[in-house]
Amino acid sequence: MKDLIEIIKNAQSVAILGHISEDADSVGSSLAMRYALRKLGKTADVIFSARLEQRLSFMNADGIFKEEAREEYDLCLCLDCGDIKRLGDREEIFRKAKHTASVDHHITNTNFAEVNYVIPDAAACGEILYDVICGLGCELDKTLAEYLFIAIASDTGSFKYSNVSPKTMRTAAALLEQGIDNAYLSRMLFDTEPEAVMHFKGALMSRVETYHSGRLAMICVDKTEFEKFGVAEKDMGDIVNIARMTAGCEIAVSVRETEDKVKLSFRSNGRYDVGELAMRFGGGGHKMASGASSDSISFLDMKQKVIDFCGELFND
Ligand SMILES: [Mn+2]
Repeated sequence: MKDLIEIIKNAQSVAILGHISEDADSVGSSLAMRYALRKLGKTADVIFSARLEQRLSFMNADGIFKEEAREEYDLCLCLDCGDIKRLGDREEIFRKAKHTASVDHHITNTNFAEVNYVIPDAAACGEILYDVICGLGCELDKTLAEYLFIAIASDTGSFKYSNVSPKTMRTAAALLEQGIDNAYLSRMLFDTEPEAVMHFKGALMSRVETYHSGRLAMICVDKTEFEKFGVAEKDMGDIVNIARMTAGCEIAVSVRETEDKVKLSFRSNGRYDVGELAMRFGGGGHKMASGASSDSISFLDMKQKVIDFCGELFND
């Protein structure tokens, strides 16, 4: 961590970039880092790739977009981002920066920055950032604790996934000691949906598909359905978790068709490594949760490919 602390301390202006399709870990981590850096007297911008999903609106995340960014930063700090491709068109900001660093917990991280601080055992990027922020000599306060709690709670499914370690809980305990309203934050993250999303999820639940004796559970949504329910694809949250609830399921997959590509999310119930599976589709992630996307395959072909690849995996 020494190199990371040094490269951050030496920078006056910092661009903070999370991965595309921003989720609560990347956003929570980014806002925490910006807050800490500003507290240390630095100039820091969080630069989002697109509008955030509606579910995260309670965070009042006031990041900027690429067009509003500076011409050049002393440091570009990438958070929760395993691959340079996951910066999207903000890669330009990364390339122009004098120095680059990355803090991440994806085991598939490609070490694309100058300084890479990657801890695959960490449940969330926010869990690593807690140590980094302390290492920078920045004192924890309630606002910082809220951002980090959102980051960690989201990537652990409210502290119920297998990635939760004693360290995760100790970090969460330190955050709660700052007096944050963890029940409110958890409700906003996990138990609150717009009515249109409720109806859409109900429909999806009624048509989960299973293959290979129920070991693969799948939810497939083509682009016409998002229009039909009046919900944007990004506002649906992790619908793959609906499939994952099916008894007997080893691997859950969602196949979603958007305007320009087909997106996949994978979840494992423990036995199979879906990080490796996602890499076969050009994606990546963790053992238990991963994703991929393609703009060169049709929705139905992608669905068949998922069924075939999972079949191979189960037969090995
Ligand atoms: Mn994460």
